[in-house]
Amino acid sequence: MSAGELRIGEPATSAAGVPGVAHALARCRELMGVRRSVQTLRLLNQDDGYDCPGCAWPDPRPDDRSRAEFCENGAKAVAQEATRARVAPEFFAAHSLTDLATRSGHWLGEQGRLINPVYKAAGSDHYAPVGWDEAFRIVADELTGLENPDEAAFYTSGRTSNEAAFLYQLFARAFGTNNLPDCSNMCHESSGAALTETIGVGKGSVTLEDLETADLVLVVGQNPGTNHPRMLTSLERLKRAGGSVVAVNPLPEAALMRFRNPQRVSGVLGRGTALADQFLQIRLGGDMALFQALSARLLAAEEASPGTVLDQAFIAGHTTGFEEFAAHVRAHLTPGDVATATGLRPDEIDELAGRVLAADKMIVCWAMGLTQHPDAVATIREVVNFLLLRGNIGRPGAGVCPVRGHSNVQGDRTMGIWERMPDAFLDALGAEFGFAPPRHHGLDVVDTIRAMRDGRVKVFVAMGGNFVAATPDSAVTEDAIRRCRLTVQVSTALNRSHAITGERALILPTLGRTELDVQAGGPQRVSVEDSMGSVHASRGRLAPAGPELRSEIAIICGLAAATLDRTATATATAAAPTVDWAALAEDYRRVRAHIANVVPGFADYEARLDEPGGFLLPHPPRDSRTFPTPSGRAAFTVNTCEIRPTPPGHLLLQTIRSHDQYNTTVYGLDDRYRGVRHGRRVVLVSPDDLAELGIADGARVDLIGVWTDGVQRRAPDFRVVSYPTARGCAAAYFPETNVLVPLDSTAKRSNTPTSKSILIRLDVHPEQ
Ligand SMILES: Nc1nc2c(c(=O)[nH]1)N[C@H]1C(S)=C(S)[C@@H](COP(=O)(O)OP(=O)(O)OC[C@H]3O[C@@H](n4cnc5c(=O)[nH]c(N)nc54)[C@H](O)[C@@H]3O)O[C@H]1N2
Ligand SMILES: Nc1nc2c(c(=O)[nH]1)N[C@H]1C(S)=C(S)[C@@H](COP(=O)(O)OP(=O)(O)OC[C@H]3O[C@@H](n4cnc5c(=O)[nH]c(N)nc54)[C@H](O)[C@@H]3O)O[C@H]1N2
Ligand SMILES: [Mo]
Repeated sequence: MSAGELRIGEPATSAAGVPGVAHALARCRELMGVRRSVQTLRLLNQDDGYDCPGCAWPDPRPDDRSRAEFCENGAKAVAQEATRARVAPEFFAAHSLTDLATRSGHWLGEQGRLINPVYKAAGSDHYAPVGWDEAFRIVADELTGLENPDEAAFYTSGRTSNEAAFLYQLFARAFGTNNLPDCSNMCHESSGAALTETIGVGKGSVTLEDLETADLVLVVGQNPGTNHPRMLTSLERLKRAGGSVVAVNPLPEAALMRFRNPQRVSGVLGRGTALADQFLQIRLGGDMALFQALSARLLAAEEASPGTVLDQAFIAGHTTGFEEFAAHVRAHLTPGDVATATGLRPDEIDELAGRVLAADKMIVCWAMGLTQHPDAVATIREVVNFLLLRGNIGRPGAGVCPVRGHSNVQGDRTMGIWERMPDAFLDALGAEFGFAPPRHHGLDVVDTIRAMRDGRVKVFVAMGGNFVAATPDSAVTEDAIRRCRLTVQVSTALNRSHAITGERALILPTLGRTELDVQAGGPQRVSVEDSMGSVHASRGRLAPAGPELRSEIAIICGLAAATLDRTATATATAAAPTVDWAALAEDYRRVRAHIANVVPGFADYEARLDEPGGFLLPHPPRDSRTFPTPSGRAAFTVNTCEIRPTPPGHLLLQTIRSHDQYNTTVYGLDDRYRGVRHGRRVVLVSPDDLAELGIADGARVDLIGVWTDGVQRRAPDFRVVSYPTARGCAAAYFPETNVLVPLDSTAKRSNTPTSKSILIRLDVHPEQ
């Protein structure tokens, strides 16, 4: 654990290597001890082991895997779960909810694993132990007492397995609601919306092999050194095979600049590979203008030398809307607009266009730097336009690569965790279980908060995650949660969502990925889908953190059985599904048999999970250039790029992850690659902006949110750090800054909070 004063050093010029391994192992030893560390890490991402609870980056083929197929941050995620620290029952007698609400996320997480179901009664300020059956009865009472099922919402965080996710959405829909908000609403929703509309499938179209054999990979709005470290191994392989990498980012993220592969001796010892061949230091939100400018250059090059630049056969045979798109892009933005939006010089964009023209096979990767902006969906559509021009989709080494966050967030969607599942899915679900699932769309994350605030949602159930800390407008969200009659958290570790609750509250402790899951039918495995659509099994081996823990599946089945038995008797007219919940919890093969009947691509599920490395789900654009859009073709789209210069005296703030956190779980107070130690309340601003604003490096400031509703949002007491970020932009860590994200500031169409686009000013503290 770090102690002491906040310290700012130089940002690192390379990432990983010895320090990365050493940090991870020290953390593992601290939380798990030596023997448990060895035992646990040995099985991480191995074919007979468990899936890393960190990010969704895919594993290499089994014959191509390292014996230590994990990264520093994966090991830290495992240590957090497999820690020996426990939240004992006495803990809640000693700590009231009022007390817990004053604690930092870091402190809460450090208390260790939750091991007993606990209940906070109305009017009480303490949780007290409760039996499982009693807990299920409390939930069933509240749910069946609602006037209509849409007064409940069922949140999911993306660690939940396919099996648990499938049962959870079945429970919600059998109860009668599509209110299934999930972390994806705050994450890659914009990618799903843009890709579904343009290529007909809301998922990425490349495999690891594609990534390693492309000629050019653009890494846009993503910090893989911290958030997807194993991706760097693939980028390094690509470079060794002669490919190039371009980073587009307001921040010079260390790993993209230089990477030392800890899995190779030379990487541990040497200076490493310079990963990015070109770095475009773009302004926040400038990517749509950049991609339009690139496409305009490709169109001009084709005009100068017809038949040599665009893939005319692909455009004619597989797409719609080319002419409208081309006309729009040629005329839409002036060079001045592009400069204002991107902050880039024309020659930088020319250089990148030159690389694009030289590349036969190209992939664009992106993450939260594209998805959490007001125009995120249009921006990603523009990425697709750019790729379609040269036929860069549906062939080896080319395609779209949205890099997912949570380890099973993509699988949860496939299993039906979405407030707007298409009718085909609901038809199949209804047919399988003999009931009529509700058809009207449910609430996403932002709309759930609004509904709780307005008294329309009264019961909130969370399958994992940390809703109050991960969502925008913290003060508004916390008030909204407090208005609920009952909030239920199925969790592994303590977090702020256990301190800020409804009138009554339950914590239901659950097994994690690393733990052995034994049911009446014997030891169980679960399955997950990675960021590239590959599904594989995961089996934990550690003894559970406590004897009372239940698996997520057992908890869902318990809740569903208690609740639906009663709705069935109360509303005999509604066709209630006939599900033997107890039998499903006994043997997860039964769950998979249902999934195989309902979800396309899962035929023979059980047998294919036995295949080494699992199996790849179908993806028609990737597999056969078949585009399941209404026209049957990939769609070029016309997107209007709004140029929004930042008003003088203000900055555009992005909220990001440090190297020592997993979303709202804060492992430690260092952000090694960015040179920040022992503290998180820092705001990174470019030295030129600081000079213009007349603010000194190291100054103490409050961050003041500026938004159209006139409400003042303030994040107090930050230290200014002079940092090489793009002009006009600032960066600070989430979740400390979520208080600044207005609930109503969301991306068009995806309704994703604009966590990377918050207008602020700095309020400098008077000299002390
Ligand atoms: N260790 C660790 N791993 C994680 C997570 C974690 O918290 N810790 N979280 C997981 C989850 S759920 C997710 S979604 C992913 C998140 O993975 P990332 O998206 O890499 O995470 P962020 O920290 O949000 O970083 C956003 C990056 O985009 C850049 N950026 C921001 N705005 C713009 C823009 O307008 N244009 C461009 N071009 N770049 C921009 C930022 O400078 C930063 O480099 O990681 C997953 N993996
Ligand atoms: N300002 C700002 N806000 C953001 C973002 C941002 O970039 N900026 N990013 C957004 C993104 S991309 C995402 S994905 C969301 C994340 O939102 P969430 O998914 O809600 O948050 P996490 O912090 O990942 O949730 C951590 C908690 O999950 C529980 N947990 C861990 N493992 C398990 C498990 O195996 N089972 C169960 N049942 N519980 C478990 C633990 O109790 C832990 O405290 O946050 C979003 N919020
Ligand atoms: Mo995410």
